Order: sequence, then C-alpha cells, then structure tokens
Amino acid sequence: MPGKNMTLFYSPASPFARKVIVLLQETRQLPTVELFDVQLSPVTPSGEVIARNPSGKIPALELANGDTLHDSRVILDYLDHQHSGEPLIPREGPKRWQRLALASLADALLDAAILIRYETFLRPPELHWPTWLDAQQEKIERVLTELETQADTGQLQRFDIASISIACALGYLDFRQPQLGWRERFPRLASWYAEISQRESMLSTQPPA
Ligand code: 99T
Repeated sequence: MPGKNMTLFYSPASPFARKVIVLLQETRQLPTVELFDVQLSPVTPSGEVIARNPSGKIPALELANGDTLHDSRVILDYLDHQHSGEPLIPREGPKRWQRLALASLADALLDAAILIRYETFLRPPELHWPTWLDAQQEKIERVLTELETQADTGQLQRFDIASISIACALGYLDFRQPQLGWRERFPRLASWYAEISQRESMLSTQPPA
C-alpha cells in the first residue's frame, strides 16, 4: 500500500470535495491522501486554506512537492492521471467534451444551490433578495430537467466524471434542500440516483446528518 503523499483540504459538507473523494475511492487512490477537515465559509475563511489557495475555497489538494491544486475540476483531472485503470475523464475526442460539459452542468446546479445556502444561512434575513433566490432555484430546476433527459437516454450508465458530478450534486440538494421533492418531478433521475447511491464510494461520503 503506498504511503500518504498528498493532503486534501475538505469538509464533509462540501459536494465539490465529495466528488474528489469519490473519484479517489473509485480509482483506489484514497490511501495516498491525508484528509484535512476544515470549517469555513466565505465570511469565516480558513487560514490553512488561504495559505494554499488564495480564493479560500475547498477542495484544495496539496501535492508531495508542496504545490497545491484547487478547483475540484482541476483536482479531478490531475487525480485521473495518477491511476492505471480506465480513465474516468475521457482523454480525447468528442466524448471528452461531452462528459466534461455534463459534469459542468452538475457543478452549475451546485453553484446555484450554494449561493442559495449562503444567501439564506449567512446573510441577515432583512437583506435576503427573493427574486435572486428564485432565479437560482430556477437554474436548479432547468438543470434537473436536462439531467432527467440524460438519465432517460442512458447517458449516465458509466460512473465517470459526469455521473460522479451529478450524483454529488443530487446528494447536496437532498442535504441542503430536503423539502425540494425533486424525485416526483424527475423519476428517471431519481431511480438512477437510488441505484448509484448504493456504491461504496457514495455510501462512505454522505454529507453529515
Ligand atoms: O466560498 C468560500 O469562501 C468558501 N466556500 C467553499 O470553499 C465551497 C465549499 S462547499 N467550495 C466551493 O465553492 C468550490 C467551488 C469550486 N468551483 C470547485 O472546487 O469546484 C460548502 C457547501 C456547504 O457548506 O453547504
């Protein structure tokens, strides 16, 4: 078993970090990474993270040579080059751009959900802006509509970069918006998600209760 030669700055609540840990598990690289749990928000940043990533965001991956990679998409791409199994991000051709674009769509859902979370949880109630919150929620609904089509046309069969990103995005929706009821409106996506949620990599990375 290789030693731990990288450190991942993460939080169990972060869906972006979850994507990284899921990929590490799926590619059997988890034993090479030390997990460093940090509590942060945009208004309560972590000095440990800022020292490595000026944006103050997680995930951030410190490599053996002291360099730090940040933004989950960059980290995922790096880690997918560090194992010898079938790549989870296609290396070339139209498939590469299709799968990365679909993964980005899942990230766009996450960006909207996190903006809603910060607006409702961090901002004083008298400063909330309902029109803006509704606009973010509509983004989520539009992305879910497209993901339902993707599930329906068999595009999510392989648990690759796109499927991992979608699974972690849906997990975050359940975590932060448990009342949303998306399963009734998007039944094929729901049934796909129920199945892939049973994977060990998904079970062991569930957000905190
Ligand atoms: O914005 C900040 O200063 C702190 N927020 C983060 O670090 C969030 C944690 S999810 N991470 C990102 O926004 C990363 C986005 C980046 N494009 C990527 O890595 O892909 C926390 C969610 C929660 O607590 O509900």
